[in-house]
Amino acid sequence: MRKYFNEDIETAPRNQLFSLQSYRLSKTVYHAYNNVEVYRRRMDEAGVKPEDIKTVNDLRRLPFTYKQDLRDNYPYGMFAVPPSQLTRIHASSGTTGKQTVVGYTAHDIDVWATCAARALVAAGADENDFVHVSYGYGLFTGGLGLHDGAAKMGATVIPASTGNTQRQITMLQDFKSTILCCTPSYALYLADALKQNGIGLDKIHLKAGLFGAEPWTPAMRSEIESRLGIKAHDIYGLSEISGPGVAFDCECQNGLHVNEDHFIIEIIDPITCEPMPDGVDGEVVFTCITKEALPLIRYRTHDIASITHEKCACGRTFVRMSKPCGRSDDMLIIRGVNVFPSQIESVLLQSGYVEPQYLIIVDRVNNLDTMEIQVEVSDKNFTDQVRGFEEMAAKIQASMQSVLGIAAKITFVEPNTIARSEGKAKHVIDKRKM
Ligand code: DLL
Repeated sequence: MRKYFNEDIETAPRNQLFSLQSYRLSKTVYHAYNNVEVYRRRMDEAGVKPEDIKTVNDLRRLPFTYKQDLRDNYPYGMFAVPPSQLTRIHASSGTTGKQTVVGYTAHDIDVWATCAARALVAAGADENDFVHVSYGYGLFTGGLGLHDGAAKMGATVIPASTGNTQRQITMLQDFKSTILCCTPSYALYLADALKQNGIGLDKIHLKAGLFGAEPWTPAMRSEIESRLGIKAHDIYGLSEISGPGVAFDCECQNGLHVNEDHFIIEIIDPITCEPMPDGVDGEVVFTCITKEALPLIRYRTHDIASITHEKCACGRTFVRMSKPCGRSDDMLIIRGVNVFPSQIESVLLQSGYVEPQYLIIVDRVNNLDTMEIQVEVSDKNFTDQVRGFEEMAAKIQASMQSVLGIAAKITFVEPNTIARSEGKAKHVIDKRKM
């Protein structure tokens, strides 16, 4: 069995990594400065020139980049290459209406596939494996990211995509899937479905899984492992940086190795922006150092985690980040889909039926996330005709589905019943235990 996908780099001495990162960082800064107006302006304002950035130690002199920048420059304003060099576009939720669009050159896709291949090999996959990809295919990076990674390391891909659990179960058995890639909550949902269908572990062939796209706990890991009879590995990523495979865990399952030859990680205090020492939680910030199309520099992810430089028993020298345990903004991840309360608010207000008072209640029922949105009907629409309510709910539900990409139950409540807050309005109750 293969232990590493790129042994030389995955186990490189730290000083060698530092030199490689420094060289690539300097090149990226020139590339961004010369080709992206936003970077040129920000760096000029901060009084930093590309030639000032010689090593990783100079990184802190550079300004941060935010999701809002991608939104302000929607869709392609942050791209550093002309359209002719682009190979693919992906997108994820923005804070309101518009999506965050990301782009890749052929080289970027190859780097991303390499990162995902490293994750698969670290989870024990090799060319004999059947990799069952139940992440969504499409603008979401999960499906195609693991797909390309599996192809890159020579395994056979089963591009199952999401949904139709009965069909997934049939495929798992008949196609003899050995590696499962999906969200951790869907893995548990599949385990339930297998049980309900009376299918024992002797009928499936899975040995490992790569789970991510949403936060999950060590307790969920144990449950997935025992109920599916597999080793459950963590895989982390975000579309802006490249997709699944920015970091991955190895056979030690003790933190996620960051693919540091492509991404520099920093952990900062989200308020003071000062660097946090190893082992202390802070906001994760990434700098892409090989990206051609979208070379994000010091990108504020809003994910909360810590890092450690301690040696890992697997032999990899890449730093490890802890399981992301929360966010420094209000983004929710529901069924693997990123949802901002502000998106929900704008759909509600656009409907014209309701007051800007609402409460989002997120729960997990039978291992599937549920979302209920309680809304106050505006006085002018307050009527005791149930049919009127049903019609309004159906219309709002349809708009939610099209904007968020997931279903929400709409419940109307009478005017003035949702608790008002004197300070920051509390719009979300998350009952999931994570
Ligand atoms: O979720 C990419 C991905 C796909 C990762 C499949 C892993 C597997 P986005 O839709 O842009 O990309 O969402 C990124 O999801 O900032 C985290 O908040 C969260 N996230 C991703 N992986 C993990 C994980 C994909 N392993 C956002 N643990 C990130 C906790 C995760 N949170």
